[in-house]
Amino acid sequence: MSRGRAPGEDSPQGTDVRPGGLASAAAMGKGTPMSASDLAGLDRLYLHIVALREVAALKEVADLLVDGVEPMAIMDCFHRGLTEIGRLFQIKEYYMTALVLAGDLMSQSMRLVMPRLAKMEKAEKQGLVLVATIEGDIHELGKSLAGYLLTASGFEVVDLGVDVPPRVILAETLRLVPDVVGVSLLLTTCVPTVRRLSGLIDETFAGQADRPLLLAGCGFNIPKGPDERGGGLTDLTGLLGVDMVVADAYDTVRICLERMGSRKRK
Ligand code: B12
Repeated sequence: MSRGRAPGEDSPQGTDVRPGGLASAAAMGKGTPMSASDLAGLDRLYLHIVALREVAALKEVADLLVDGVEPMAIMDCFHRGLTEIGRLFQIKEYYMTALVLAGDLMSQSMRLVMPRLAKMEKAEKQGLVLVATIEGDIHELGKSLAGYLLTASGFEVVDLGVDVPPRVILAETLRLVPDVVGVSLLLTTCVPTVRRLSGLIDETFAGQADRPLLLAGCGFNIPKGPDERGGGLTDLTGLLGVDMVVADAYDTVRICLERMGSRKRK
């Protein structure tokens, strides 16, 4: 396997291989208390993910499910693990193979975990959400995760897949008239393409009540340029021309529910 040192195996100095400890792990369960052994299991899972130990990670996932740990706590652990793998890729400790292996490991785990999510309490019926990863980008896990959680929360979700051109998203939006359109972009090179989509949506639905809410899920932010004093991060909502940029899958559900609330009140 073409990778460098495996974090968690020898904990290189300055490399954050720890999963944020008890406080963040408890928050991952979104309010559901977890036992110390479940938290230790999530800690172990994080280390297996970052070290790309596939068999051990999948066994840990299965054990956590048997212990009744919330599916989304497990998925959040993957999110943090994959973010760390991305960082190691950026600093060239990991190579492309690591991204491929990490993506595959998370896909396999989603197949184990998602049936449990579907068993979550039957949620009240909500609106229709169209999701897609924008043209030029083939990252699909974040989009799929948001889609699963929306479905479990009562939304009908139509997933157009990855690498979807703006004109296709627009055509499907006109055909299905969704309440929300959610696009995923993990590559900064895709910013202009999302801008093109938002331009198309704005033009097509100008002044219309059935204009969908346009959300973007992106795994990055962009530091402000040197001319903008004080540093800070670029306003991605304005840059992309979308209505909102979501932080994660929970945020997506919250915003979509709010959207439905405001639609019902009209
Ligand atoms: C796994 C991975 C891959 C896998 C993806 C496999 C798959 N089936 O999806 C593969 C190997 C294909 C891949 C390829 C590449 N990758 Co990649 N990849 C990653 C990695 C490690 C994890 C991404 C991930 O799935 N995270 C887990 C999910 C659950 O989290 P998430 O995507 O953030 O999603 C959450 C939110 O953002 C939000 N959300 C996300 N999408 C959506 C969509 C909707 C509708 C909504 C509502 C919400 C929402 O909710 C999600 C859940 O909380 C990231 C590292 C990182 N920091 O994220 C790099 C990363 C995204 N990749 C990167 C790069 C550079 C590439 C390549 C260009 C590498 C190359 N040289 O070829 C190619 C690009 C190919 C292409 N054209 O798209 C860079 C992007 C840099 C940038 N900002 O531009 C990153 C950040 C790594 C890095 N630090 O350099 N990659």
